[in-house]
Amino acid sequence: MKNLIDYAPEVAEARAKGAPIVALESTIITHGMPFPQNLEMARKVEAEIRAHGAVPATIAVMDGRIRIGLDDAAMEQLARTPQAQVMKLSRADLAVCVAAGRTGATTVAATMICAHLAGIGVFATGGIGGVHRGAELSFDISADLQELAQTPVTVVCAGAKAILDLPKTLEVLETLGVPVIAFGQDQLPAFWSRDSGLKAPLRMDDAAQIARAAAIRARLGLPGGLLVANPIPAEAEIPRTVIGPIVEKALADAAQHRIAAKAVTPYLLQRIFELTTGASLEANIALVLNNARLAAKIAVDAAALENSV
Ligand code: PSU
Ligand code: MN
Repeated sequence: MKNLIDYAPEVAEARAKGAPIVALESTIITHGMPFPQNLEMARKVEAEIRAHGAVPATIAVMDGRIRIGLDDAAMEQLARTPQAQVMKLSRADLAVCVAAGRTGATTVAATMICAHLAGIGVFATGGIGGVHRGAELSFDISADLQELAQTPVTVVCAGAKAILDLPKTLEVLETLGVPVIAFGQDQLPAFWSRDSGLKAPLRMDDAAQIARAAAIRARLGLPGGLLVANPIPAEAEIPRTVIGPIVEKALADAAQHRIAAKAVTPYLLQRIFELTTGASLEANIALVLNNARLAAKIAVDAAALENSV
């Protein structure tokens, strides 16, 4: 069988040199934000990573090829494609999409798989999937959690969204042996808000130390990644008291319309965007940029560590 992966020239060069690379997901582009803000966000995030000394690699499957790093034309094509026409790829879907020659956007789980195949150890996103509210009845638990347990990639997010059941999400991550590290504070951040009201299991204040922790996990033979929860910048946050009732309303609407399975997260994000008249989207973009910055620093420190041994 032929090789399945295409590298952008910039990413291929960085790989050859051992230069720092940050992976980025594409579901946030196709299913997480509306056009054209999704495209603007994707471009800005890449620029932010370059400005902090690393090479961005946005990951997607296009016409059956796994692409590690997208050029601007591919990025725009993906950003303009309606949700219904692009597969939302998790671990279960990746091989089918490639075999069928189709186009798909990678979630956190699928992006981790592809990043690891490409030798990329750091990945920036907005929020991860988790245990949905009512999971005791729906069994809706994102495959992102299992992936963090088995694939050695450091994922920088802004915590998990309040659309999820955060205490249950933390419990599952603990069971799976995934380190959940709040960056620079004790509290677990909650995506649009800096504080979820829950204490994070772990805290770190320094990018270099996070890079060391990832390297030490590998040395210890522990599979799986690290989850870094980076609070949204204070000036961009929507306080919990404000976003809380909006989330409740969006969840009620989802239940009323019997939204299920893969459609749940995109539906809720879109509904919250409508209910906040766009404020949630602005916050979402600010936190992704903030995560890109931290991920770039971790990748720079990780590359320095690797090149020193
Ligand atoms: N968080 C966001 N925007 C997104 C997602 C998460 O702010 O678009 C996407 C990610 O790709 C994540 C996926 O991996 O939703 C989780 O989907 P599910 O809950 O169906 O596993
Ligand atoms: Mn789900």
